[in-house]
Amino acid sequence: MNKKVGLLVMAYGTPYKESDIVPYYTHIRHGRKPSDEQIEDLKGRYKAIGGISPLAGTTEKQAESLLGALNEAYEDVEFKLYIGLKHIHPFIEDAVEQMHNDGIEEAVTIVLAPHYSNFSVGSYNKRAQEEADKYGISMHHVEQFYNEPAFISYWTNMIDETLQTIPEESHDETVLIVSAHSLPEKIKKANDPYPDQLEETAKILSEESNIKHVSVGWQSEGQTGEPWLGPDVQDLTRDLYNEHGYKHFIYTPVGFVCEHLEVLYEEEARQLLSKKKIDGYFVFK
Ligand code: FEC
Repeated sequence: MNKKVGLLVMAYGTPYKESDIVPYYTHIRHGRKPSDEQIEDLKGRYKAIGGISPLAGTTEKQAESLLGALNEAYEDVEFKLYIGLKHIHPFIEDAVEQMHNDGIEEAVTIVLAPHYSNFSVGSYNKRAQEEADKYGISMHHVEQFYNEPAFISYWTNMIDETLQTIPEESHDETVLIVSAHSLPEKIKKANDPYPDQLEETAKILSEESNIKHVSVGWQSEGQTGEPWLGPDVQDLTRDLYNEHGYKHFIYTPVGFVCEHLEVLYEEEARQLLSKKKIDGYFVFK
């Protein structure tokens, strides 16, 4: 009989329906309920992208694809899929408990985020590991995949395809913005690898694709009163336009593996670009 191994796919999570928004937002805020104004603002952003985020459905599809690929690659192992989310059900802990109930003793885990930070991927792994330790489940964590050849070639193709839509004489005025979710700046003091991994991604993409100019930016910084990693993508766009004369911008949010609220709701960036009549290409699929 084939050996049974758990596949725990972890992701951020998103509200499934409008009534999930308040508990979800409260969970993100470590149990502090957001104000009515904050709730209305967030509801408005979900409305602007069509009511709910595509994230839940995409996470499920990505997890199913991983399961299929693993079961095909390993003849003597049968992988069983569990999805564990950070901020909404099924929570990471529930998924691990379910593994135990199903008699799983060994599992591999992956967080659907390419770059490693103790603050992000590390915190998902810690929650999974703590729960696994209760049941004696042995876990192997994938910590990062930002430099995997398939990941790089996906982005390289997207960049080159987009570049082809820009007239060749304008390529010198075209810049690629490589971005990831910002994190509190204090992670730098703790020697967290996250900022360097994004820089390395940008370097590899500049070598592998046909783009000549590349810049690194951060997006969606939290309003927590402490400094977060910068420059913010919008400030960066302004600087590159005003001070360096770039006219075409290709945005690649490589810190994410699919579309969701934080990349679809780009109202401010789009307004900034249209006010200045700058060409912006938001690359994602
Ligand atoms: O924008 C707002 O402040 C409203 C609440 C809120 C929403 C939201 C949605 C998403 N986030 C996503 C990714 C990340 C990653 C990290 C991260 C961290 C935070 C923190 C706050 C926060 N996010 Fe969020 N996010 C919102 C707010 N987010 C506050 C800081 C938390 C802390 O200090 O502990 C980095 C940490 C990590 O990896 O977890 C990455 C994504 C979404 C889109 C979900 C959707 O499509 O519905 C992805 C709303």
